[in-house]
Amino acid sequence: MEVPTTSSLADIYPGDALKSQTTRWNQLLSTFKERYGKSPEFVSRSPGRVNIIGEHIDYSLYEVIPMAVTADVLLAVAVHKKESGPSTIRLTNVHPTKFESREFQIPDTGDVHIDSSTLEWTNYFKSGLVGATELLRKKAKDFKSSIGMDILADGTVPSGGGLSSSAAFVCASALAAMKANGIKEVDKKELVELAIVSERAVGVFSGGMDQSASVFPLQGSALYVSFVPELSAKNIAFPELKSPLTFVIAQSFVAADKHVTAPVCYNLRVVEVTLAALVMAKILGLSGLPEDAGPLNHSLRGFHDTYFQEKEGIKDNHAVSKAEFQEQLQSLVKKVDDYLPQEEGYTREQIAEILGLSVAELEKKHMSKFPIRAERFKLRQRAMHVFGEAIRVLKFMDLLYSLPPKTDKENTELLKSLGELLNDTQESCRDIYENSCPELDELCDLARSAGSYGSRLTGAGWGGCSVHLVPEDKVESVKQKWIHEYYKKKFPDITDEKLAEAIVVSKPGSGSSVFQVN
Ligand code: NG1
Ligand code: MG
Repeated sequence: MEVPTTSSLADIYPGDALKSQTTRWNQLLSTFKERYGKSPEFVSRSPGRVNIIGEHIDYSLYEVIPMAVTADVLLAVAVHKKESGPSTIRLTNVHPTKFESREFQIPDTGDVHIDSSTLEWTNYFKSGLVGATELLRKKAKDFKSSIGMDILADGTVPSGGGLSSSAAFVCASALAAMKANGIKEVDKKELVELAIVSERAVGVFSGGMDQSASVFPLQGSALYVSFVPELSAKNIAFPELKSPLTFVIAQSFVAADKHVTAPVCYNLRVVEVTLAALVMAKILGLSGLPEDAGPLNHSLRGFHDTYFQEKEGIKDNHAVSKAEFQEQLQSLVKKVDDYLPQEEGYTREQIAEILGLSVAELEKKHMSKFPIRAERFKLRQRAMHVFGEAIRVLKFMDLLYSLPPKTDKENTELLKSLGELLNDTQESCRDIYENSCPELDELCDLARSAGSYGSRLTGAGWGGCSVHLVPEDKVESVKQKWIHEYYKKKFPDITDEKLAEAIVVSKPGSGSSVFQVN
């Protein structure tokens, strides 16, 4: 499917957001004119996302259910004339004091350098550009380097806020670069795949959920994303319920900056689940693990499929029924319990010994792509979370596709069951994946006490955002509870504007698009 091109904002935003968005877009276009003395040719747009369920399992290649939100990244672009010599990229932001203007040249070779050791907003643009350049080279052998561009960026996805501003920025950038270089129809899947790889260039072992959720969604649908046998996404419309599904998103305002925390948080988890897969495969006597599309080329999903192939003769595990797959996952939880008993974690020496490697070899092979810091690796807990969460995603899908409830009571029961799954995710994140934080736990507890059916962190965690399934008639009381017992207590000077940013009731929004200016 192609990324849609439109010149109507009504195709992009739901009716209730249209008015404020129109004002914002008009401002974007006029600021562009002021800064560059001409109009942009197009605007590339990609939204942030909230993950409904399936946390920290995308890089283990298990299915996840995110949805796009209205907040997004806009890049207004004017393309330079093709000239000989290096081309220039000029980048400015509608908030120039927060994000300083930059200019850089693309060398004739086309290879743009990214210094991922610094936190620099334009790195995300560069990584999208590099990804797009690689794809363009694959498509046309004589393509070397991107054309120059003048760009004005406007992002409303809070950075470090758990709604995936980074993926939105990378996807919008790659899309802009493809459009600027003459690709008329950008394939959504190609865009997602290149954005996943691009974001790794900025120093994070990214899964693939955020980029999928930024590009694929259709207005009004959540997304069921699968990573095997290949990346695919299915738009799932929420069931029409008398008392509908309402998701409320609340910021903790604890900034979780992956560039600072990755070595002891995100990237460490990626390493831990990879090691869990390798160790389980070894202990259970598998012949080895296939190279797969996981960030470290080995994943728990790869272990899972190989196990059932070698031990139970199931040739194509992707073809088994969802019910059978769920049973397999249950049996793997049991296996983790039996074969990875060490609650206190495993040392490098222990892991190396199981894998038949020296510690130096272990570090070189599995811990050197990005820096990590840890004495012990909690393989048991991390694997338990991943298999448990993969089960919850399947259960969530089953419930969404169950018969529409006939009575109010059944409707409430359905919402409660969905909510319980979210609550179980939070417990698992807090206790065994250890990616929550006291503030997120508090937001969840407060919401539940005011009527939320299910509350949990969303995205990477360690700060950032939370998501809550709240019956419509309780949304207001949940909000008030947070305002008085969280926001005003923690930030006594908080403005109304900031509060409005903190709590968002979101409908599923639409994915990436290109807006043609005239
Ligand atoms: P955040 O940090 O919220 O963008 C990250 C990963 C996802 C996924 C979630 C946890 C990136 C770009 N995103 O999301 O792929 O693993 O954490 O479910 O690294
Ligand atoms: Mg991110």
